[in-house]
Amino acid sequence: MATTGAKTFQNYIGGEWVDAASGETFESHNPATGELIGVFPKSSVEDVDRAVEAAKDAYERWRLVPAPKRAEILFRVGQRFIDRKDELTELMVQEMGKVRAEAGGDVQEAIDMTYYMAGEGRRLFGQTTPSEMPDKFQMSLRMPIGVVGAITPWNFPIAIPSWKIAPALVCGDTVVFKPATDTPALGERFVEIFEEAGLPAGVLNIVHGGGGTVGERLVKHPDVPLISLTGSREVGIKTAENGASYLKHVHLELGGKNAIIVMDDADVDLAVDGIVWSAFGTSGQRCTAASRVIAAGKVYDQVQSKLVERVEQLTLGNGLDDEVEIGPVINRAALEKIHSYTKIGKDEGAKLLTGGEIATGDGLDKGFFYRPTVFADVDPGMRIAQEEIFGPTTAIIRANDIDQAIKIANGIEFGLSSSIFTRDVNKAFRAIRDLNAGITYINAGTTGAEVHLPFGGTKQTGNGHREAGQAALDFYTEWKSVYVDYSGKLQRAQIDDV
Ligand code: UN1
Repeated sequence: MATTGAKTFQNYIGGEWVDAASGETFESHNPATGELIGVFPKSSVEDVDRAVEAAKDAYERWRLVPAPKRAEILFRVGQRFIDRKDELTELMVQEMGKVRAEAGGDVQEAIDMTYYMAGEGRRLFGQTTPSEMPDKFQMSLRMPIGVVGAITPWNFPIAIPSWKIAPALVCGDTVVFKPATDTPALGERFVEIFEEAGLPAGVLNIVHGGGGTVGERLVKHPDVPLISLTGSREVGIKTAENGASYLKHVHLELGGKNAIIVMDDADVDLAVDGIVWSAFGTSGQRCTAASRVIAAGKVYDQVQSKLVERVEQLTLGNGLDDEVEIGPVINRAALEKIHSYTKIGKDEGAKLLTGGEIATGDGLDKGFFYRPTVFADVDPGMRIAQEEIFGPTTAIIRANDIDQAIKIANGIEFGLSSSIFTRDVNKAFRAIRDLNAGITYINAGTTGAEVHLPFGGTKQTGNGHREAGQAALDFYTEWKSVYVDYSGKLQRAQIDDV
């Protein structure tokens, strides 16, 4: 088994820690310092196929393990996440870059999800209903489906795997897990915990490597009926297309361009707190990040000035330092993409209020740091107000009233999270009804989803599925309807008696 100190990691297939068949490797580095985190197997189709075979084989036994027994293992996993929270938190700061408090929150989300789904082991409720005929009983049951391909992003490297893997396992499915190539060490630690908790061999496998090889093979493999992907819209579309050839169940959790609306009657200080946290927490690298602020006319100037004042006080640096509020972004490509949007915003005529540059000096040169960036006078149609930047950049847009604010908020191709700050209950309920998004917050920013409510978005944020909460069970199981006729004679449904 790989250990924390070791710099070389392996795949976990059928209960064995193994190298990639090709022997090829790739590296993971600390985005704040450039330090090497570890060397990982660069897997190919052959490795994926072995993992799928192991998962398929294990499925035939795992599906027959009583759900409360499957759940006992999840309870043990939850306890291990608690025991190892500090260690996982520290590794997350090092490998992914988010600051310590947020990394701890990411691990906490996995603890919460694991316990929540473990509780399902004694529920997984179906329905019983009366029959239209005498002496007949009927019920619906949740049935497991088979092997899940879980393809996860780097921004919540422990939480998001738990959103997919905990429900899959309690439902009786088995899993081949491909973590992001930017956070493979965390993916591996995650799997190790399941091994320690006594999960049988083959039930959870990890295959490291790129989306174009490992991910694509999982999506195209005929023996993987379920694919759950959190990633970009582009990869989501390709995943749906590739999965279509086997009519796979494909769950997609894609982009966001989430807005916080601040109405004239809002508590502006509270709203600014919400904006700072939602736009710049995790360096803006959340699907739920507030990359737009829609401020009503009367508070528009106040929101700008208060926000800029707060943003300019944020401390950038290595998240292991407790003073630091904003860590690095994940890699050079992300840094360049974020910076290119600053140029796009300026070229489009938006007013850059603060930030807009790669941060250097004070030990920041070795990492990928971007100054928190605020644009104002943004037109809702501008690219910086339409496209997902996935970095510490937000765009302030003016609205005259609630109707216009909601229209602007909805005027994007995504529909993940949304928020309104108002003291007017009527406006709050209008927003709940009319904001076209999977999540709406009242008097809170756009981030902070809890594990026992459905998580996901409308429009091109996904394809209608939800993860977390009870909704997750609908993806990881299929309904079976059962009719038991104990009348001793042939009773024919829907046939008129003559
Ligand atoms: C994501 O960015 O994909 O609600 C997930 C939140 C977190 C999860 C974000 N609990 O912001």
